[in-house]
Parts: sequence; structure tokens; C-alpha cells
Amino acid sequence: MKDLRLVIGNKNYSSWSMCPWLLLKMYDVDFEEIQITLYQDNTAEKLGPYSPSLKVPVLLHKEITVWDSLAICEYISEEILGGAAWPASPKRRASARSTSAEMHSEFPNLKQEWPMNCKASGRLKPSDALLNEIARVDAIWSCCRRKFGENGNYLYGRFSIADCMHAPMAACFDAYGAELSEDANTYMQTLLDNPFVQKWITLGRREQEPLSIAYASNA
Ligand SMILES: N[C@@H](CCC(=O)N[C@@H](CS)C(=O)NCC(=O)O)C(=O)O
Repeated sequence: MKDLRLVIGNKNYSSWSMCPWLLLKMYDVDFEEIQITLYQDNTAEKLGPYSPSLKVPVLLHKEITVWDSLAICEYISEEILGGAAWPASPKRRASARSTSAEMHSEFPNLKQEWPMNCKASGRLKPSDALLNEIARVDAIWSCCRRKFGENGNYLYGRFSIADCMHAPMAACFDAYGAELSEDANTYMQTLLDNPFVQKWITLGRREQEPLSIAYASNA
């Protein structure tokens, strides 16, 4: 058994599982992946030994358990990467924390109407509430790229936790056909071209498990 284990859900559906998985992959951290199929009759039973919230993702590091995607990314950066997964400058770091937290806690209509589904394709007509949220994500992406993006193609130039938190949205925008500004579209493409994002989506598309109960809106 490895010192570091990440419990995730179906790659096809679990947007939050993708965030710390991508961080560990991008920083080449050795970890064991434990995958539990979500929304089955026995899911809670299988998650119980690992997850206090009965949700994924969960990180197990020696005797420490961390749950909730953003908290896990923070922990990995602090304890394993020496703080390297946030931008170095306080101004960029403050913005990166804010846009990561906003992605984590906001956008209920996006999460409800366009849930993560690697197999989805084609445009699903967005409601007005969803269009407003897409416009806000577009503004975050274009504004951060313009203000902070000079050292690379990611949201704050070089890859950071902010990209991990925004990568599932790029997969959803691509799958459901969001109309974005040129700057936002270029950033979405950067995320979609990331080899680990591609790997996650490819593996998600190969998964066969159906959802046996009504699909939870926050998947
Ligand atoms: N705020 C949590 C949300 C976790 C969450 O909702 N995970 C979903 C999958 S992406 C889950 O485990 N759902 C199982 C359930 O609701 O039974 C995070 O960021 O990790």
C-alpha cells in the first residue's frame, strides 16, 4: 500500500475527483488510485471506510485523511509540494485562491444543467441563468489570462491549483458546446490539450457503469 492514496469516483461523472488527480499527475507525485463507482446501491458502504462525507474525492496520507477537492489540493501543495502549486506572488496567489474558491462554491446552474459527462456531445440549450454563469466563467478566464498569464498558457501563466479547479468546467464547456470569447476559448483549449486532462476524459469515455439512481446534481 502506498503512503498516498486518492479515492475518486467514476471519471466519466466525478468532476471534483478530477481536480486533485490532475494536480498529482501534473507534479508527478506517486500515488495509489482507489476508484469507487458512484450512485450504486452499495456506494455508501464502499465509501464509508474512507470518506467522512461519503463523497469523493478523499486523500489518505499516512494517518491523515483530507476530503473535499479544494482542501485536498491545498494539502498536497502544502505538505507534498512545498507550496509550489499556488502562484508565488501574493497578488497572483490571492487571485488564484479566489477564482478556485469561486469555482468550488458557485455556479449551481452549470453544475445542474451541464454536469460532468465525458460522453456528452452536442449543444444543450442553456437557460438564462446558465448563460449568466457561463459569462462569469468567461470573464474569470479572460481577465486572469490578460492580467496574469504572461509566463505560460495556464490561468496564472504556469500550471497551478486554479487550473485543476477549472479543468472540469473546460471538459463540460467542450462537451455541451459553450460559446466563449476568444481569450476564454484559447484557455479552454489549453486545458483540453493537457495530456492528463485528455487521459481523464479518454478513461471516462471508456467507463461502462450506468447510473443506477437519479443522477445527483452536484456530481
Ligand atoms: N465539495 C465536495 C463535493 C464532492 C462531491 O459532491 N462529490 C460527488 C462526486 S463528484 C460525490 O461523491 N457524490 C456522491 C454522492 O453524492 O452520493 C468536493 O469539492 O470534493
